Parts: sequence; C-alpha cells; structure tokens
Amino acid sequence: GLKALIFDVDGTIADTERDGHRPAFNAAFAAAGLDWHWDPALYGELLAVTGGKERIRYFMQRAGITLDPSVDVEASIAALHRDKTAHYVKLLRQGAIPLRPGVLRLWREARAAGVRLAIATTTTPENVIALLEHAGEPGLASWFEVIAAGDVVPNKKPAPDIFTYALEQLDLKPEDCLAIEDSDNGAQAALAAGIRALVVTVNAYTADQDFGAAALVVDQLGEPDSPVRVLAGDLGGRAWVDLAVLTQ
Ligand code: XBP
Ligand code: MG
Repeated sequence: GLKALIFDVDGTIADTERDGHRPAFNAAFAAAGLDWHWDPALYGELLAVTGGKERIRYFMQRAGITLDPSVDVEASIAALHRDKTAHYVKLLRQGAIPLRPGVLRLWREARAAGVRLAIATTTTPENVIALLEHAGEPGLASWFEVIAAGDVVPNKKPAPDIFTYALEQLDLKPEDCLAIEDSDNGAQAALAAGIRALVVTVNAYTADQDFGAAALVVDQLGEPDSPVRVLAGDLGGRAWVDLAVLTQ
C-alpha cells in the first residue's frame, strides 16, 4: 500500500519560479554590479537546468561569459547564489507566494491517514522551510519527516539521486511511495528511482512538456471550489485528487 508521498517543491506545491526565484536571481546580479537580466522567456529556457548554481553556470556558458582569469568562478557563483537565496527567502517572508490549490488539503488527509510526508527537491533547504512556514502555516515544516533538498546529493534532477536519498531516509521501498512532480525533469528523476509519479502541470513553464512516463497528469490537485482538469489517466469519478485517487 501507499506509505509515503514525496513532494517536489518548485512548481508543484507553489508557483515559485517566475515571480520568486527569477527576480531573486536578478536582484543578486544587480547587487553584484552585473548587467545580467533574466526575463521570463529566457528564464523558461534556463529552467532546462535544475539547481540555481548550475543554472547560473549554464547561463554563462550559453552567453559566452568568461570572468577575469584571476577570479575563482565557482566561488563567485556560490556567492551570487547565496545572495539570491537571501532575496528569495525575503520574498517568501513577505508572503509573496501562496501554496497551490489542494496542497494543504492533501497533506492534512495524508497525516490523518498515517501516510508519511517527504520532500525531494533541487532547491536550497532554507527555501523549502521558508515556503512551508510562510505560505502554509507555522509548524508546517515539521509535518515532513524528510526534507531532501539541494546539494545533499551530487547530481540534481533528472538524476534519481534526491529521490533515492529520500527513500533511504524514509527507509521505504520505491513501490511504497508516490512522487508528486510538475516537470519532465522531476518525473524522470522519480521514475529513475523506481517511484511512480503524479504530475501536476501547475507550472506554466513545464505544462507543455511530454509526461508520457507519468500515470496521472492533472492541472492541479484541486479543491471543492477549484475543479481539476485531467490530462492523462483518470480520477476514478472523483472531483479532485485525494488519497483514494492516489491509492487506487
Ligand atoms: C527546481 C529548481 C531550482 C530552483 C532554484 O527544480 O530547478 O533550481 O529554480 O533553486 P525542481 P535554488 O522543482 O525539479 O526540484 O536556486 O535554491 O537551487
Ligand atoms: Mg518542480
């Protein structure tokens, strides 16, 4: 049976990329005196690479940007990224980004049913805590037995590493778990770890990707007043994604 739900964060539980991470990167670039600016269209292309530091490196390669040979490139990227995280967490503290419809409802249902909750994400751990505490409710982070995030594994999604790490921490087998993801990179990572994936195409950046590998694809988890559109699979006659749908 289903023993744990493993959630992605960015794009899945909240719409964090376009108006969260993206402006935070731009603020860090400006503060460092760089004339780099990631508009929404460019950012959509850069999302092909997961992880903020990896994304900055990818951008520099694409744009042919080279730094002064005396500069330690990795250290510069790490410093830029630390400042980006500070800007992003500040945005979250202002309550700028809400949870997606149905997310808190499903977490409550899982807790009531004894289904364990975990996170497997590419983003930085402090971003996850700040999102849960400010978009959700105080103490929400403690609902998650495992928060597997960021650089705790060497290879980011679509590599399976972060899901494999979460399974180890939960001490569960892949077949006992279900991953909830919003992107092709995320669904591939879950599947490569042997975990079934539910894809929620809430993220405008990833909604058009090919999710052929996922069992169920919906536009949101849904609430009584927020109807779900099913793109693949079926909800077994239900109006939104609940635990019964996930265990069917
Ligand atoms: C999320 C990401 C992250 C965020 C930025 O991917 O790719 O890089 O954009 O986070 P996923 P950091 O939802 O597949 O986990 O800057 O903290 O790395
Ligand atoms: Mg995601």
